[in-house]
Amino acid sequence: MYKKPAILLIYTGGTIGMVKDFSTGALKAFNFDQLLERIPELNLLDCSIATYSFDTPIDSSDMNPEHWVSMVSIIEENYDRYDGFVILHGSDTMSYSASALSFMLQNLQKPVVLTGSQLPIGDLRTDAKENLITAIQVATFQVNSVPLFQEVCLYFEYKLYRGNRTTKVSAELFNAFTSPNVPHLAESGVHFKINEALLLKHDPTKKLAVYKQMDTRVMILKLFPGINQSMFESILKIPHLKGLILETYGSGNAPTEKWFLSCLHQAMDQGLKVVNVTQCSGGSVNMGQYETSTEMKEIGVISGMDITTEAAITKLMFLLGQQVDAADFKAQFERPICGEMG
Ligand code: ASN
Repeated sequence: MYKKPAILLIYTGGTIGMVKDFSTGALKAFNFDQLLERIPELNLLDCSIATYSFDTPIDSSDMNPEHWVSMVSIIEENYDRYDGFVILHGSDTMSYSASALSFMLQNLQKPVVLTGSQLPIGDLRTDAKENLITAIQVATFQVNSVPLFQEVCLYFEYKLYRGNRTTKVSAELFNAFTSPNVPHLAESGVHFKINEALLLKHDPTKKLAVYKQMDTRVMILKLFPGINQSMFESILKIPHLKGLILETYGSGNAPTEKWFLSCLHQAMDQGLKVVNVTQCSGGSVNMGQYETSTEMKEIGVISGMDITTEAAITKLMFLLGQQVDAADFKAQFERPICGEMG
């Protein structure tokens, strides 16, 4: 017998549910119940929707790993009761959260779809309604009663993306996200176009595994022409720093100056994990292609390949949190966990 899919809608905050504070003119989060009142169309969807709201909804610029733990815990506690999960989230850090959740929720066999909007739900020209309604619809898709999407996705402006491949590229356009190195998973038009060959599938005999340890003793450093030794050293000497994402040029290139490589080598000898990620919005790190990356390869810098910075920093937090064996760390980082690289 047909059973309507059951969706849990988790509200964390973001512009989607914001209103203007009349005294200051700034946007701030408001009550979730009012959000649902504003979209009566939700009642027309062929699914049942239950809701869960953060006690204090946040602008996603206040997002942190503790919130990620709250999100995965809500999903873990409700996993057997629902067929899919939709997370309403601010767009500013949505790609970080989507990446983090993809590592924290393994063997996922149900969709977790993050969405939000550029304009508040109450705004006449809002993009919130389409994003929310279609994100819920996507989360209900099933084939022979099995969820079609079995991964953490991000839905925004007619496209469904693999969450850990996305990055926010516009503070202005409704089309705010892109997935530079992997095509979108689906597109919503008159019909849905689904890129079936790309979808992740998991072994149905494996149970959901939820990981809640994220090590935040990490840092991102974007190289720029003019960076000097004392700046670089002061980053590497941050007390208790365990991991560094080095945003390099082009295909993973960096200065060949002696101080740069010797500081890096020394920090790595003392246990710092360094990941080479490109500043380019598309393409891959390929250490050894140019002389300017050969030595980094020789000293054992980890290749981020075509990973986004958002996925790289959250993968670093995740692997450090799992206390991966030092000798195995590079190999583990360079191996894809859930479609984030390669
Ligand atoms: N500042 C907002 C947030 O990320 C931006 C948005 O949602 N469009 O929470």
